[in-house]
Amino acid sequence: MLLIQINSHIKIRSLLRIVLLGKRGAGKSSAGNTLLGKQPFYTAASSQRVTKDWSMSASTVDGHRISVVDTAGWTDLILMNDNTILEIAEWIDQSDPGPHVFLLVIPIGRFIKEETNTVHQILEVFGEEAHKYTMVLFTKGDDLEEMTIEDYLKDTHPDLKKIIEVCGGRYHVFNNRDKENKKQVSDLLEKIKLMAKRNEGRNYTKAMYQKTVDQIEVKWKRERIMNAARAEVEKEINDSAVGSNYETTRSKNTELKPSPDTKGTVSTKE
Ligand SMILES: Nc1nc2c(ncn2[C@@H]2O[C@H](COP(=O)(O)OP(=O)(O)OP(=O)(O)O)[C@@H](O)[C@H]2O)c(=O)[nH]1
Ligand SMILES: [Mg+2]
Repeated sequence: MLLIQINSHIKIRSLLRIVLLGKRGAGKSSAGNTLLGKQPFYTAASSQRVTKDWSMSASTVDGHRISVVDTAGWTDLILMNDNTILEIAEWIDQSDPGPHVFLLVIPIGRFIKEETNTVHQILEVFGEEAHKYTMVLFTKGDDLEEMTIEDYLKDTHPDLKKIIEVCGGRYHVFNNRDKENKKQVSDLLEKIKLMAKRNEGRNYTKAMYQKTVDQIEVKWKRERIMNAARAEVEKEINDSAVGSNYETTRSKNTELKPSPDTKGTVSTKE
C-alpha cells in the first residue's frame, strides 16, 4: 500500500495528464491556454466549432509537468456513432496511459436544458468510472462580477447541482481573460492533485472506456431492435388503416355511384 502511494506520488509529480471536455464554445481551448500559461490552442468567438480535432500541449506549471489535451467541442448534433467512439479513444490514447482528470468545461451563465443534455451525454460516454476523475471547470468567471461561485451555485439550476454532485462536488472557476491571475491556476492544480491522491495516483484507462463502449453498444443494439419492432408495428397499423380506408372509400363509392346496370333507376324511380 505504502509502495503504491509512493509510486503514485512519483507518477503525479512526473506528469499530470488533463483532458478538457465540453460543449462547443464553452471555453475549453482558452482554459487550456490559461492552464499552460501559453497559447498553443486556437480560440475564437464563433458560433461554429472552432477546435475540430484534439491536440495536446505540455508545460511546467508551479514545478509540475502537465499535459493538456484540448478536444473538439461537443454539439447536440454529435450523435454517438462508431466514428465518435474511435475519436474519443484517440483522445484517451493521446493522454497515454490515460488522463488523471477530465475537466468538464461549463461557462458561467444561464444553464438551460440544452446544456444538461450535452453534459449528460459526455458523462454517459465515459461511464460511471470516469466520475471520480472528473471535475467541473467553470469559465467566464468574469461574468460573476461581484458574486462568488458559491453564490452562483446556490441559485443555479438543479441539474447543474446534480452534475457537480456526480463529479464528487469538485469544481473550480477560471477567468480566462485575466492572464495575470496565476492563483486561479495554482488553486486548480492543487484541487487536481488532491483528487489524484484520493484516486491513489490511478488514472482513467482505455479499459474503462472499452467497458462503457461495450455497454453503449449493447444499449444501441437493444434500441435498434426496439426501433425495428416499433417500425414493424407502425407499418402494420398503417397498412390496416390504408386497407380499411380503402374498404370505406370503396363502400362509399359503391353507395354513391350507381353501377352501370342500375344507372338511371335511382333518379327515375319516383
Ligand atoms: N469573457 C470571457 N470570455 C471567455 C472566457 N473563456 C473563453 N472565453 C471566450 O469564449 C469564446 C470561446 O472560447 P474557446 O476557448 O474558443 O471555446 P472552445 O470551447 O474551445 O470552443 P470550440 O473549440 O469551438 O468547442 C472565445 O471568444 C473566448 O475568448 C472567459 O473566461 N471570459
Ligand atoms: Mg476549442
